[in-house]
Amino acid sequence: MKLATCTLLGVLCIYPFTTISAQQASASAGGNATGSGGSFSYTIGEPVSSNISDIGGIIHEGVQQSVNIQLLAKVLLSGPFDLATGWMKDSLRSNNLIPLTEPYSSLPYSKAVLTESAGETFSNALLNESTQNALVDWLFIEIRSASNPSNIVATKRALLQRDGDVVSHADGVSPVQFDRVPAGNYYVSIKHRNHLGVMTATPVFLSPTNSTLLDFTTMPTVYTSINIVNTPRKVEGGKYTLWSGDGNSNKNVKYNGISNDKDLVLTGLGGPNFVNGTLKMVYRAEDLNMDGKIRYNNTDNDRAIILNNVGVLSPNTVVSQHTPN
Ligand SMILES: [Ca+2]
Ligand SMILES: [Ca+2]
Ligand SMILES: [Ca+2]
Repeated sequence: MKLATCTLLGVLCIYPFTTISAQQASASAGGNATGSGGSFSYTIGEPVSSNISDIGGIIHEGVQQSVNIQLLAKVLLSGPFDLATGWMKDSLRSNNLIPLTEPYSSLPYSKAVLTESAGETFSNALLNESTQNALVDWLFIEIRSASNPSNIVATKRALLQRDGDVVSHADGVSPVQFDRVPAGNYYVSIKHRNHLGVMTATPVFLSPTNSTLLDFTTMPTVYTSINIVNTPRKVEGGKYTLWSGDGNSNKNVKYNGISNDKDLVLTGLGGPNFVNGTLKMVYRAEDLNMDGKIRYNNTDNDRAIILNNVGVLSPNTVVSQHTPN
């Protein structure tokens, strides 16, 4: 056995060598290997940067390529959208109601956590920003397969500014980084707690240095399902916004009938006895206009958000999300 010659190099010998002739192994995929002699990381499909050889074997060492992509995107939520400014209102921030830890990976949302661990947080100091870059809320972002847009390959939680910029939790201004996702073409899906999600119409190229802005507030087409008749986004003040009113997160905005969002608002308020009441200072899915209050009747109530989106004259209409799953 000639194992000792390899362990002296601080690298792993995959095969025990029974002869003195040189050995060579080609990996079919990148990864990490460990053993009693040490460990090494390896990649494939890249130029060899150095060779390590010894009487017992040979290793061709490639460049360890960083695997990440970044996303620059813009999106507006219709719930807090303010026609007067063209920005979203930031009542959740100004009332100190946005949780410092992302809400999506836990109840009641429990959204998929892929490629990176969840639980992103942001610094309390970011709440002092009160300009167009002030924080509105957390978003949930999915990177999906170019060959099958139903296949989610990575998820990440990020922050939304008043002017629609989708930014990293790390500093509240930078593009969103996805670790362990190689550069390539992907569908990009953006979702929010009580709004219908939106996705690019086609795959887009994302890389570590990608600087193309995906502006969902102006791009003329987004992903559509042939089974859904409503438009995938709402139009307000010449901008596209996401439909608000999905308080129960079942991918549609519904005023009447089974699993409607209107009843959820009333239940959240405490039931029919509280129909004219107000639940204040909350961070809840039933708060459809995101003003920090749950109201069923009277000024700025959340029920009206649902009714206006399905149509005051067509309360049985259902507005559905086009993005699959
Ligand atoms: Ca901004
Ligand atoms: Ca719903
Ligand atoms: Ca509200």
